[in-house]
Amino acid sequence: MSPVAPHVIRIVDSHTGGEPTRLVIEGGPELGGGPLAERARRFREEFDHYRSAIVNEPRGSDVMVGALVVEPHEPGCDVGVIFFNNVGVLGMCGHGAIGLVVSLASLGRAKPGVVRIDTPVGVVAATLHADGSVSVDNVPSHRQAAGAAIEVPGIGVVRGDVAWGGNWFFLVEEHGQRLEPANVAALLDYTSRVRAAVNARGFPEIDHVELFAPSPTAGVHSRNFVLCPGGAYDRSPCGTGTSAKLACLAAAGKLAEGAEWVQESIVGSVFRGCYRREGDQIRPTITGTAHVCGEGVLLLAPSDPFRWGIRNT
Ligand code: PYC
Repeated sequence: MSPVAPHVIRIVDSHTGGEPTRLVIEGGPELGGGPLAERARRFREEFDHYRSAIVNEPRGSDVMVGALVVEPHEPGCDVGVIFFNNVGVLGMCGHGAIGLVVSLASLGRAKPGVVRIDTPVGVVAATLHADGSVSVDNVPSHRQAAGAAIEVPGIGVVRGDVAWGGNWFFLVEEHGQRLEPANVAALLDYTSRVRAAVNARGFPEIDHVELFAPSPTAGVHSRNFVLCPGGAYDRSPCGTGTSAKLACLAAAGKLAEGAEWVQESIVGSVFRGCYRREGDQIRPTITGTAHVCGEGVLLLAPSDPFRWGIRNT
């Protein structure tokens, strides 16, 4: 008896400042048409096994972010994308948008210039520069609350801002933590406790917690540590997190429109950010680089008990 053929998913892997993006270019779930937010809901509700197969172990890891390429809905867009991770679907993803553009270019599907991307939380325009770097004009971003004091069990009062940058963030300046790679376990524990306490206080569902410290590198304004929704930390400076940071700096009058903010990640990779005002929000632009680091197919054999990944939700 011949074995049943595996389901084949074609992928391109890249990393943006160390944070991986797995682009799905064939073999993903058929989500139909309509606005991207509707298709993201369909992905979440009906095809979560695909999400898990693509990014979870044994084919992926907790750090992996997936990017499902789909037909755009919004007029004038070149491509649509739904980002997802080890626990669910993301609104936007800055490092992922940079990875998307660089991967599309490696396939001959994008040229230097502007690529308009339809996402579940709005249209973003990415510019692929001649030197290979990518600038993402992210979705409008804003600070929702400033200096919220949160009682965190086992830690005490932690003060932070709540901001939207394409995902929801709680941003903390004063935390007493060492933002060093060797201290990641303690940082994960600290930020996970903070997130649980912030959400218990009834803020909009906070996906990410972001800590800041001065950078030892000349010309870099700040280093961050970003806890992601599924308990991993962002190896890049986080595009949506840097957007949320810019929204807070703008709201506090600490960064002028058009001025550059250089944000470093915990592993030393860098995004450059700036913003322009749009009504009572800001439009952040985040610039970074990505590298294609793999191309291939995922095989989901019916006989494989873990063809849909090791589910952690
Ligand atoms: O770059 O926006 C980002 C991001 C979100 C989660 C991981 N990276």
